[in-house]
Amino acid sequence: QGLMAGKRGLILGVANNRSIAWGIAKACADQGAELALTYQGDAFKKRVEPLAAELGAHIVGHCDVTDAASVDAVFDNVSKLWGKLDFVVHAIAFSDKEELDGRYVETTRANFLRTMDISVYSFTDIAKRAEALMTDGGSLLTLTYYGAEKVMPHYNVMGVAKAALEASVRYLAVDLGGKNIRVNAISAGPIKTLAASGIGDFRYILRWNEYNSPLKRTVTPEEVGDSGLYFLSDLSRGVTGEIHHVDSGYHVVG
Ligand code: 0WD
Repeated sequence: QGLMAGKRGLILGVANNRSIAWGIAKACADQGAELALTYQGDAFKKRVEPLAAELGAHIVGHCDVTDAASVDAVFDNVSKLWGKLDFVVHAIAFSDKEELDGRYVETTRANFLRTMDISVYSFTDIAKRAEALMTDGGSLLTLTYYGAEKVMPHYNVMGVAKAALEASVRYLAVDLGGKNIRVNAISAGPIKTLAASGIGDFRYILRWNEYNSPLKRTVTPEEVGDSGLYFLSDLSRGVTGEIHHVDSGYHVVG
C-alpha cells in the first residue's frame, strides 16, 4: 500500500547513495512504487546495483543521454518489463568543470552545446519517449537550481542551461497536458553530491545558504525526495508546469 502503490517509474541519475535521485527513489519505494534505475557506464554499475537491490528496483541498463542507442535500449527494456510507465525522474546534468570557474563569457561553443545536450535536451528527449508509455497519464520531474533565476557564483553555463530546462518544463507541460501527463521541476538548494563536487567553493555556498536561508540550514536528498513524492503521486494531480523550490526558503531572500 502507500501513496505510490501500483505506480511504476523510471529514475535516471542515481550515481551513488548521495544522489538527489536516490533520495527520490527511496521516498517512492517507501510508498510502494515499483522502480527501474539506469547507470551511466560500468563505473556506476557497481554502485547502482546494490542500491537497486535495496529497493527491489529493476536495472534497465546503461544510459548515456548523448547516446541515442542506449536511451532506446532503456525504453525498450521498460516497455518489455511493464508495457507502461507512470512516472519518470530526470536528475541528470553535466558541464566541463573548468568552465564553471571564471567568467561565463569564456564558455566555449563545444561545452555550451554539450551542457545543453546533456542537461536540457535530454529531458525533452525522455519526455517524448515516456509519452508513448504513459497511457494512463503520468508525471515527469526534473531537477533545477536557483542559478537559473539569478547569477550564482561558479554556475556559469549551467545557469543558462537550467533556465532553458525550466522553460522546457513549461512547454512540455502544454504539449503533454492533454494526455494528463504532468511536468514539473524541483529547484533544490545546494547538496554535496558528486555533480556538486565540480562546482568551485561549494563548501562556501553551503555555508552561505545555512546562514541566509529562512530555515538556517541546507536541505538533504531525503527532503528533496519527499517533495518529489508529492509531484510523482496523485497528491499533485492538479499541478503542472511548476518550478518548486526545496531550498530551506533561500529563494525568498537570495
Ligand atoms: O546541489 C546540488 N547537488 C544540486 C543539484 C542543486 C540543484 C539541482 N541539482 C541537480 C543537478 O544539476 C542534476 O540535474 O540535480 C540533478 C542531480 O544531481 P546530483 O544528485 O547533485 O548529482 P549526481 O549524484 O552526481 O548525479 C548526477 C548524474 C551524474 O553523475 P556525475 O557525477 O557523473 O555527474 O547525472 C548523470 C550521472 O550519473 N549523468 C548522466 N546520465 C546519463 N547520461 C550523463 C549522461 N551523459 N551525464 C551525467
